[in-house]
Amino acid sequence: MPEPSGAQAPSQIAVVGLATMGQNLARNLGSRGFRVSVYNRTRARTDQMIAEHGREGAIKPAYSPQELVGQVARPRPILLMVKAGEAVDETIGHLLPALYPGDVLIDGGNSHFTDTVRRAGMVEARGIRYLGTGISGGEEGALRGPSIMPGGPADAYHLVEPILTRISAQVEGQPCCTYIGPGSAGHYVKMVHNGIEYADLQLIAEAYDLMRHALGLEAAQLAETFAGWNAGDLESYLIEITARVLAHTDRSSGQPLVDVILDQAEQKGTGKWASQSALDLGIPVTAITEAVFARFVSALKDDRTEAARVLPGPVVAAGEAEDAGTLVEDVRLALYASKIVAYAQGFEQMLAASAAFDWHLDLGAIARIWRGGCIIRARFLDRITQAYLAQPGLKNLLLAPYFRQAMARSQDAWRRVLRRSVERGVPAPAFSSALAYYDAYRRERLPANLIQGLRDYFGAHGYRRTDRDGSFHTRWAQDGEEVAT
Ligand code: NBP
Repeated sequence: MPEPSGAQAPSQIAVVGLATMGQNLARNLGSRGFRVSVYNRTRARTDQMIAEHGREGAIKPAYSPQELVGQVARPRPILLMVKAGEAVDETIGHLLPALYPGDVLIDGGNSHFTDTVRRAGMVEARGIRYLGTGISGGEEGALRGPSIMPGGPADAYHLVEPILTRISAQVEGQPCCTYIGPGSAGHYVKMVHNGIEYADLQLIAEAYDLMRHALGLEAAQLAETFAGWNAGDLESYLIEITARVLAHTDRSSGQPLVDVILDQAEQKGTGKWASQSALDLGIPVTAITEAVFARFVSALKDDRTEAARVLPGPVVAAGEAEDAGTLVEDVRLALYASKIVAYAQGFEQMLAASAAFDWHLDLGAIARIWRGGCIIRARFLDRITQAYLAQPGLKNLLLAPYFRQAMARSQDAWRRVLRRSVERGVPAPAFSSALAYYDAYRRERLPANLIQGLRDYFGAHGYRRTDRDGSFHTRWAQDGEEVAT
């Protein structure tokens, strides 16, 4: 619990970087009784924050890294909330000379996990402890309680645990913050979280597109549909805000705002990083990667506008009426099934990373701390936690009884939706890649036998057989004989 505050008492923590996240986290800390010092590279931002929010708690401004460090009791926890990338290195460079061994630098931004490894090595050589910490929840989460994913030395985590667990979201009396693991485990898990968020957003967008363009439903009707879905298995923050976004009317045009928002999705890189790391680990995170690719396609607005004029699509017979009620329910089931695949893939990626980097990640605990505060918070995360509690060594969530049953319930609808999307020419890359993954994962025999045969034909790469051990090569274009290699 926080110590009693007093005007001269040293701060218990410092926050560096007072843009959206840093400012709101500092207010969160202050409002929960922690004494916090704040510093920002550009002084005006510090002054503005103090003027607007300085009375929300014991929040003290500092105007240089040295002044900031001098205000905080040792060992000093210093939370960096600056732009990911060079800004983090620069900020560390300015702070380091003033820090003492034992102090704890917490990088709460979306740093790439390999940068975290490098920075931790650099500061730890000087006795400073480094916590690469994922923080999710955006502006609102930072202020009221985010999901926090700290990684690094366990002793450093235990030092700041009372603070981080206090400012995090709480679900059923449990904090949405837990020690993730050593090294860059915290930032890695946050990266996968963001990758799953990419997949979630894309799947929701595909569901909207199918209902909007295969059924011709208007934004207001879709708002009601999503609001209804939020009362069932799909209950989540993203479904809830989808209903709100779809219901919003643009003040200037009088149209649904969503209809006048430009269809180009931007990105800051964490989804791409998640895919890149999955490729390195050999884990097929197809839903996340399709979501990243879909944003790339969306960015090609000029090309698409030109292509729309010349590339033909399917001819849809006039009067071919859709059974709206059935399709909407099918889309709901397809969305749920695809979402399960996206999470199964993301958790499989974390399992692989845990083994590769020796992190001993507790996947059930990770699902638990994502239940509140973060952007992908959802009812079904409870199911994931329960699945790992029941089977700690679970390889793939699809194999857990609850998810197996959910797939069994949804798969026919999922296939109907994709048939419709193909017939109508409405792209659904994440829905369809998720189904392709599901069908491939449940297939005992895939056509990789032919790939191996072809590789052996043109490159003498060899193959293994189903009926005996060893590696073989066939002299395909010569005498056709098979030789052991
Ligand atoms: P931004 O990512 O927009 O970064 C702005 C902050 O970085 C300002 O305080 C700015 O100081 C500082 N900064 C920059 Br830019 N270059 C600097 C440098 N060379 N040295 C020192 N400070 C520098 O802020 P944010 O949106 O609050 O995000 C902070 C971190 O949290 C990022 O890593 C972000 O990816 C992550 N995150 C953001 C969200 C979100 O919803 N926004 C959610 C979850 C995680 P200045 O005022 O002097 O320019």
